[in-house]
Amino acid sequence: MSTEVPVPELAARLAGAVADRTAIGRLTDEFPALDLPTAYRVQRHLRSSAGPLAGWKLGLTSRAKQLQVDVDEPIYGFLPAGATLDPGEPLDTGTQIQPRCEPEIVFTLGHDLSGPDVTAADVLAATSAVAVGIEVLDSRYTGYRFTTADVVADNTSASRFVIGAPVDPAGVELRLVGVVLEKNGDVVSTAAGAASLGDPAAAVAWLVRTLAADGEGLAAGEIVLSGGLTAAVPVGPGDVVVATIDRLGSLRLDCR
Ligand code: 0L1
Ligand code: MG
Repeated sequence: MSTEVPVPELAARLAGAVADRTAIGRLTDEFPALDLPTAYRVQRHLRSSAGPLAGWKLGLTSRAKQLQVDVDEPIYGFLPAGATLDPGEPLDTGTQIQPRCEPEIVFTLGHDLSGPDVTAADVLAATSAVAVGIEVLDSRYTGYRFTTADVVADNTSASRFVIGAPVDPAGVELRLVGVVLEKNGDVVSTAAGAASLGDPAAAVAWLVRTLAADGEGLAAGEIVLSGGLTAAVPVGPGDVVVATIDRLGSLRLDCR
């Protein structure tokens, strides 16, 4: 843990970038001592003033995502309830800095889950529903240029999210489901569920084990965005994004 990094001040800078809709430079350029544990402290500071939580998100669990932003390890963030978009509700890009959209497999927890040894099978046993989701990312750093510590401090670029209809996970082989991401009627990326750490349930298990190191866990009713399955696509006013995941359905997000 570094004593040189002003955790509350960095959290305030990131919150200020959201409020001003203006990107900032990488925090690690100014504070080289901002390491990963300290970055998660900045993120927890943001979480403490974010209001009720809808759940959690994984970031950079797929090779496509890691290559897009040149960071090569999974990370996690939190999802404020207030960041939810209702299905059919448009994304107001005027509230964003540099929005991008990506398809996600979303888990809903049927009961609490925590501990350092949790497996993918434990995650599936605790899951009441899965769904297709679209995550809207909006990095607070100019041009999505950041280190792992920067993006963790920035709550993994989390901005808004929308979730489709719940589906019973029984009998759905999440590793094998096909994923299609369309923008304005064109297919921009394809993937399979296994793009996320080999198995989306394994990705959620990684999250649970990682949270356990800080004495935290998932609570019944919380959702988990298990990681973008394709590279994220930039969006602006008038764009329409559709994420389709086999067995889970299709979800559309209109941008204005
Ligand atoms: O959800 C994600 O995978 C985002 C992680 C942060 C990197 C990015 O902004 O794409
Ligand atoms: Mg994501």
